[in-house]
Amino acid sequence: MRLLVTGGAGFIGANFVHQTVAVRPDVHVTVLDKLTYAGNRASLDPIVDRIEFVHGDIADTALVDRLVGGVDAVVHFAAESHNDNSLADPWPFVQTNIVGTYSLLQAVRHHEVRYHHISTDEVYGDLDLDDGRFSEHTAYNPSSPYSASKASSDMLVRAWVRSFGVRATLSNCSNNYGPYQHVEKFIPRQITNLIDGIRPRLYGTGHQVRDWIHVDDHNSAVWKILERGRIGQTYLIGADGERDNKSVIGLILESFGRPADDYDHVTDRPGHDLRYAIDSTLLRTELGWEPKYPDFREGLAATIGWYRENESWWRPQKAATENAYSAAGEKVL
Ligand code: NAD
Ligand code: TDX
Repeated sequence: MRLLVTGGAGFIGANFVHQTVAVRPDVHVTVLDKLTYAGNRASLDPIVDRIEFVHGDIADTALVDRLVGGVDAVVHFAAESHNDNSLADPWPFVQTNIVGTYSLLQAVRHHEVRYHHISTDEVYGDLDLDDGRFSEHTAYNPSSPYSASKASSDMLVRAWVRSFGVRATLSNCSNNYGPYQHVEKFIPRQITNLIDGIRPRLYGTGHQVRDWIHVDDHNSAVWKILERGRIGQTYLIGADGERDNKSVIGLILESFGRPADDYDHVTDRPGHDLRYAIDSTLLRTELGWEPKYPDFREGLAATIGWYRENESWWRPQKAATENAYSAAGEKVL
């Protein structure tokens, strides 16, 4: 099988390529990545000889058409992915997440290539603390420019399935954690702050809940859906990992031997979603998927270990990321 992986130099895409090379040596992987601030070729260094890397933009229709013409399937991870950035400047989110997805859909339509679309639970908006969980039937209600752009891209995929017969599946996953995640994101930011002797930074009250899943579990689900998912179907991916932000910071502090309240409150995110939670029954019952890393504490400890051991990977981004947060007006309260 020949597979095109967009965004393969980003967090989840790079882990997907690592997993694919390790467990499916019969698959030939081509990565297409623009190498934005979030893309890092070093994430693919250990397997660089086993894949093909193309530096380019998913919105480049001629390039995308040529690459899609040479593969059997596309898995589309590439995106602008950070909510805070989408509040500071929404345009790249519209361009990459919407126009870029359009470009891929036209190419898979033209070449009749199988397509899997990676999306997020944030398209459903947020839940109250005592609500149930998101399912495949929950109505779309995105809050931020990021989640609205992802919701838009999902809608394009559904329309291309129905109107043009494109053989696509979709998945909407909860918050991922693990190796190779950019230091702008919540968990790596706090780990690397602590390595640098800076107190962790909690937005608002910290009562917001995220449903954490190890990135390898997300990616094993993507493979199940790519191989056995029903065309046109959306699958929700989650590992029953609900935790509030304050308790996640508490666990990280504990592993650094610091008191659970040794953090700073900083300016809250405008429009901050309160809670995400996934009901992954369909994925589990129909495709037989199970997470391999159901214990968040263990997965988090391994992730902290990875950041401690791989400072050369994250160090080049750290200062610029913290400067960007300050420039955006983040203040210790
Ligand atoms: P990331 O920001 O770490 O990586 C995104 C990658 O896409 C980078 O390598 C970047 O260079 C590349 N890219 C950006 N614009 C591009 C363009 N125009 N053309 C080609 N490449 C481009 O993101 P991530 O966290 O790995 O997320 C991957 C996907 O998973 C996204 O679609 C995101 O919406 C989705 N998702 C993420 C999470 C999460 O917790 N991180 C959860 C659910 C879904
Ligand atoms: O320094 C911080 N302090 C803090 O309290 C940061 C960076 C975040 N937070 C909070 C905001 C959120 O409630 O932590 C939570 C997680 O924040 P992010 O890592 O920015 O993730 P989130 O906004 O939940 O979105 C993530 O999950 C869904 C990914 O970035 C998205 O790409 C994915 O779709």
